[in-house]
Order: sequence, then structure tokens, then C-alpha cells
Amino acid sequence: ENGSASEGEDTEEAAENGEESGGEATSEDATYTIEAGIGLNNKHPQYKGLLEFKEIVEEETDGDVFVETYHSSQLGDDREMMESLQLNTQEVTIPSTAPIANFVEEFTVFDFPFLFPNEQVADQVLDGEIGDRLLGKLEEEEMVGLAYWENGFRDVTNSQHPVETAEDFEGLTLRTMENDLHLDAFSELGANPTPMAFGELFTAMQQGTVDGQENPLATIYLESFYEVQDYYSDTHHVYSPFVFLMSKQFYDGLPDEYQTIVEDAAVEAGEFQREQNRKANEEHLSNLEEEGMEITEVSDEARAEMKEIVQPVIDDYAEEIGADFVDEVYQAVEDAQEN
Ligand code: TK8
Repeated sequence: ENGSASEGEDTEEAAENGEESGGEATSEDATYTIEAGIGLNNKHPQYKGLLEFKEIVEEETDGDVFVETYHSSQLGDDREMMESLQLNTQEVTIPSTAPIANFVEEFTVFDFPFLFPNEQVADQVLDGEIGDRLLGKLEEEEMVGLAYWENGFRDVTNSQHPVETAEDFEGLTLRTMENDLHLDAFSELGANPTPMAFGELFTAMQQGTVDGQENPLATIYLESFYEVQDYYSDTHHVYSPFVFLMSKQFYDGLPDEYQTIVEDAAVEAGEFQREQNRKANEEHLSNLEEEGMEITEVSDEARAEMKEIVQPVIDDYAEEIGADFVDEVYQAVEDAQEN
């Protein structure tokens, strides 16, 4: 690995070169190189957000910090990329909170089924004191959390039959993220959950190793899941945040001024990403229909029944990660709804 935080003696010179050429930044001109990798492909708003981050950082540092972007799990799956951040052999990744919970268990709370009623409430809680506090806990794991981005409300697809009520989960082999709460909640619903890295999912559906999966609309459409799935249901059972993570060792090695730049850029690019993501999630339902998927709308009653079934699992995890802390999160959700 190329020791990307290598301190060059020619910082000023590099910056000058960047200015003189006036063109695209290159890694040769830079003192610092950020290798940034995500699991989703380059059509997804997550990648567009990452390109926005790159543009801001390279412009604000006059090319002295160069950002190399990778998608489609090219650098590994969420877990592997986080491990690379811990070792400082990769600088940035933007995983869902579910795999992060294997490093900092309190992150499990954001994956509680039906916790957030809408995206605006999610924004307020994540961008508020609670979200901040959890980002702080990542430092013990050699990572720095710079901002929350958005994966979105998760919906179910499968190749067997429409999922309209809780009973329809019975017997479905569903790929889940590698997260114990997800595993237990889908078991409780009667499904056969199969945890698997995202990068293996398409093939698993294609080969029939799993009947289905759950992810937000943008992923279902932009990753062409409609090619191997027939039924879509807008269950919206879990809101998945993304977290913009940086290797702590790399971050600590940056000059203060650059730390501020990458932090602000992660937040600003995140605002752009959330916007793009919400647009995508609105557009892609009709795209799925055009591709021939059968769309099932799930009623509020059916959602309430699903919630009731998984409630014992939620209670167990609340106990495990700290009942007082979880109460604070519920309170923050309520407060956000009043605003
Ligand atoms: C992408 C993952 C993914 C997530 C999943 O790296 O694994 O299903 O929703 O999109 O974070």
C-alpha cells in the first residue's frame, strides 16, 4: 500500500503546480491521497456524492489533497473497507449503519425497524446531538465519522410472491446485511435470513441462492435487481443511514486546516447526496414498474403488524445496547416530530 498520508516536503510547490496547470488535479501534485471506496455502483447517488466531496476537497486544497474514488465494492465490502480504515491502508468509506454496529454496537439503534417516520426526522436526529455522540464513539475504533449521508428507507423484493402482509415473509430466503438485529428481526417474521456482503447479492439472487433482499429503491433500480426479482413491496421497514468514515490515523495526520476542509466537504457533499437520493427514490418506483416488476403497496395496518411481531427483538437489543440511551433516541425522534 502506497502510504498515502506520506508527508511531502514540497507542499507549497504542489499547490502551486495545481494552480498553474489550472486543470484536473492529479495524484502527483498532491501531498495527501485519499482512497475512497463504496459498495454501490457509479450510477448511485452515493457515488455522485463522493464525486462532489472530491471536487470540493481538491478545489479547497488547490489539489494538495487528491481523492481517488472507487465503487462497486472494488476495494472490498463494507466490513473489509472499515478494517482497511482501521489499518490506514484506505482513507475513506461510506457504509450503512448496520455493518458499523459490528464495531460500535450503539449504531444498532438507527436500524430499529420503523424508528424514523420520515427522512426529515432522521436528518434532525442524525445531525443532532445523538448522531454526533455516536460519531464520537468511532474514534475508539480508529475511525472518524465526518457526516451522515443517506441510503434510505428499505423495501423488500423477491422472486416468489408479493409481500403484502407480515405473513408473506414466511419461508422466504432473504439476504440481509451482516447485522444481528436484522438477522433476528427477519427470523421473527418467519423468513430465512441469510447474511451476505452486498457485492455477492446480485449473483445470489440470479442463482436462486436467495429468494429476495431488502434495500432502498435507488439501489433496487440502479443495481438492476429487477432483472432477477419479480416482486417489490414498499415496506419501508428500516431507514438506513450512511456514515462518511475516515481513517483516524490519516485524519490525525492532516494539518488542522485540511481537517476542517474534509469535514466541511463531507457535510456539504452529504447535503447534495441526500437531495439526489430523495429524487432517485421518487423516480425509480415507476422505473421498476416499466421493467415489469409487480409493485405491492403495503398498508399502515400491515406495517403496524410487522412492527408488533419484531417488537420483542427491538426490546432485546434496546436492553443490550442500553435502555437509557435508546430512550433518549426515542425522545429525540419525538422531539423532531414536534418541530
Ligand atoms: C453498500 C451497502 C448496501 C447496504 C446493503 O456498501 O448491504 O444492503 O444497503 O447498499 O451499504
